[in-house]
Amino acid sequence: LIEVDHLFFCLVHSCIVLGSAITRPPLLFPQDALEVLAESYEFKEIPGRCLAFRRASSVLKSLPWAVRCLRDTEGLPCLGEHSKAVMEEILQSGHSFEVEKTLSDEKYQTLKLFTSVFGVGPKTAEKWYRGGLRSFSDVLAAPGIHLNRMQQSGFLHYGDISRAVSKAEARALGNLIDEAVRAVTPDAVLALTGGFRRYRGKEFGHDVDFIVTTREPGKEEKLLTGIIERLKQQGLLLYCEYNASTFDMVKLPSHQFEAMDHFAKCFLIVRLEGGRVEGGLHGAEGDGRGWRAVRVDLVSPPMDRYAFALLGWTGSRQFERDLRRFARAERRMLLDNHTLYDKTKFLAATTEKDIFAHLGLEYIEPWQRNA
Ligand code: 8DG
Ligand code: MN
Ligand code: MN
Repeated sequence: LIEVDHLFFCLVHSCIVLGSAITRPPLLFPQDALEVLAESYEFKEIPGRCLAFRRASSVLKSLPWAVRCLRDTEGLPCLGEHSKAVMEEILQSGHSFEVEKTLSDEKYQTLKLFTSVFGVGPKTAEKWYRGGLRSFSDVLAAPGIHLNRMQQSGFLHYGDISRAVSKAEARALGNLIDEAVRAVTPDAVLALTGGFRRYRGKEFGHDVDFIVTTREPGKEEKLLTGIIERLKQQGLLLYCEYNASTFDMVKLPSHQFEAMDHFAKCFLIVRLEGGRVEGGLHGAEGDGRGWRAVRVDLVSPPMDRYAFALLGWTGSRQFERDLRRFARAERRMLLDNHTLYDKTKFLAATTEKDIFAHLGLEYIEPWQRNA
């Protein structure tokens, strides 16, 4: 269990972070307003409405121009009456009654706070809220609350992992993982994926995602455990959850949208030393520690599924959802992180370009997949 003074240290941290998260400046962008509504319906477990607002928000994010009046959005898909009404209010007055009411709602604020902890999802947050808990100190002091290992680490490193990761830090982590991978096997393939592969303008992410595999079939699982072992030996591993592969080569992809896939993967918290980062650590200079904790995800598909995993892990989540829906509805094909099927025929791919070609789509660059 976590030492008590450690917990209080991170509590102090989290209150500072929290304060700034809740007293936001007035919302100016309709896409952010719609995202708030999506989130509140996610907390209320009304997935249909959540998805509708998320789609509307994505459509606005994907526009190359800023929306100035409702007429600018004529003919755009996925904008329902409700979304349009919120947009109109914001465009006219700079405010939305519904969004502001949501933001100041105690339950919304509390669930937002609880789910900001690594390892705490909407279900746990809801349970804590129903139990009368409203703050981190309530949770940590409550008798009978069992925090799993992931949540314990989430509280322990809350200050660091809720602070954005800079591009320079992502690069430094890339070098660190690369070193570890090479030490395990020289023929490994390592690629940056997730948000840092998509961003062009945007400089920050919430974690750093990598795909790692090897050309030697069947060796990819040992690769992950090898990397984990090495980081541990170097004293750089602050938390590790390792999921062995449950990937079944012959299974058809699921019709349901599944965010999780069956490849071997691990969710880590890694210690990043300041000296490795060009220009220093982002936002951590003040406390003089010289290191910060960073969330890192590694996924390890077999080489012949590399392109599917890369496409799936590059995101965004909304983009993946739409691409799968397109495959299903327009092409009668099934796409997921593992595979692409036309009826019962597997369509092989060595690059993302192959997959887009199978789908009869022009290649979409990672930076075009942000919405
Ligand atoms: P961010 O970290 O900068 O906030 O953005 P992101 O990189 O797009 O988000 P992410 O939460 O790190 O997820 C990256 C992609 O990985 C996203 O498109 C969803 C995808 N993904 C899967 N399977 C899994 C999984 O099992 N766990 C997680 N955490 N992400 C997964 O396809
Ligand atoms: Mn990410
Ligand atoms: Mn991730």
